[in-house]
Amino acid sequence: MTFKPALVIVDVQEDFCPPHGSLAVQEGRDIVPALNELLSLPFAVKIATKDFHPPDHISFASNHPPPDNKPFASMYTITNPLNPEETQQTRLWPDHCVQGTKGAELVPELHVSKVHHIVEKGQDKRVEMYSAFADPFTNPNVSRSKLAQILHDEGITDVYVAGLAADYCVKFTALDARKEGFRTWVVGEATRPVDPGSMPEVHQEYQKAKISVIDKDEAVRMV
Ligand code: VGL
Ligand code: ZN
Repeated sequence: MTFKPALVIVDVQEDFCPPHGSLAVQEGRDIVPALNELLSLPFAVKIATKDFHPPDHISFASNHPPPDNKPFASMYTITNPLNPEETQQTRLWPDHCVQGTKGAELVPELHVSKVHHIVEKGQDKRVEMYSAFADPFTNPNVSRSKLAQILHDEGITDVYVAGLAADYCVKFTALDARKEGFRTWVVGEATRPVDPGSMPEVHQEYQKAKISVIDKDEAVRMV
């Protein structure tokens, strides 16, 4: 059986990390040593993604009128700009990962010199884009990154996903990797969630999608 693995490190950016990130995930920075160990393995392709929003992005609570614009607490209905019949309920966030700001930078501790491609996502202000592959609309899709193209062009068979946040961008990236036909592995100890309480449900979604959660040493043995 052919085995050509890729590593996808999701959104390990200043705004998702303590102490200064606007959307800091608890212990977000603590996963960097594990990520650097993964980066030292012979993955055929190593990719880092960046959440990369314009200042007027639809997911920022600050871009909506009160009272339903509370970061973390408010939900908002996004309509597919290409099809008014398709809608998505989504969560509003503090401003984060704005293009050109310090918060959008990958954390300096990450060994970025070992990364082959940096994939930016979330640039279209009209849609949320947790997955590093595409926005959640399907009828039609609004915004796609170059991630699927890179992985298919390289003949990748297996995608290993890690990074931030476990319950948002890591989850949706892993689910889309499966949909793209790759065997998909999430390196659990190299992720951290926004809401720890949501993780049992995330693991159920993985099970249903035939995605395996492994620890770093298992990835070391496989790759
Ligand atoms: C993310 C919330 C908003 C993530 C991105 O990278 O998980 N979460 N934008
Ligand atoms: Zn975002």
